[in-house]
Amino acid sequence: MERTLIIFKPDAVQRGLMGRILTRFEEKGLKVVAARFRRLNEELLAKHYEAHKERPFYPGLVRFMSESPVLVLVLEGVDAIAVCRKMMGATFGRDAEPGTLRGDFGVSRSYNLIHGSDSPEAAEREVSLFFDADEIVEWQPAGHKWVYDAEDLG
Ligand code: IDP
Ligand code: MG
Repeated sequence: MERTLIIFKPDAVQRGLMGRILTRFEEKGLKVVAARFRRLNEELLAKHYEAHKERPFYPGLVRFMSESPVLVLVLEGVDAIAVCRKMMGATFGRDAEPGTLRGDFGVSRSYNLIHGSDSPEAAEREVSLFFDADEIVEWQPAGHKWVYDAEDLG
């Protein structure tokens, strides 16, 4: 089982897409183990987007991400990081394949609805940036017995 940090960005929240996007993850078999609805400040975003600090789009990205509330989630599942990235689609909505979240719901470059960790190292760093260890909830969805078979679970 892997955990990944997912953020429903301000555009997803403002456009009323939280429910539809979360439904896609739930239907796929990912489990919510932490959630918080909040507004992000520049200080936290500087840590989260540390790798992009020198990029020309960085100031606009921080402005966008701090302008309005976001839903921050930790999702858990087998290969959760790669599965979520695949479901999100390419970074820019207009390049993302139909069937992906960004491909189905957006056409913008920076307003691309959703963030997802891109590696196990990033996931660990990002989860601990947004949640304390005791805020991650261990639980068993009743239906998961029919989502993952014994081979999936190793
Ligand atoms: P990712 O979200 O698919 O991992 P990254 O390259 O990590 O993409 O970029 C982080 C975020 O910065 C993107 O999701 C997008 O919101 C924004 N961004 C990336 N590149 C550009 C750009 O060229 N113009 C405007 N915004 C960008
Ligand atoms: Mg990224």
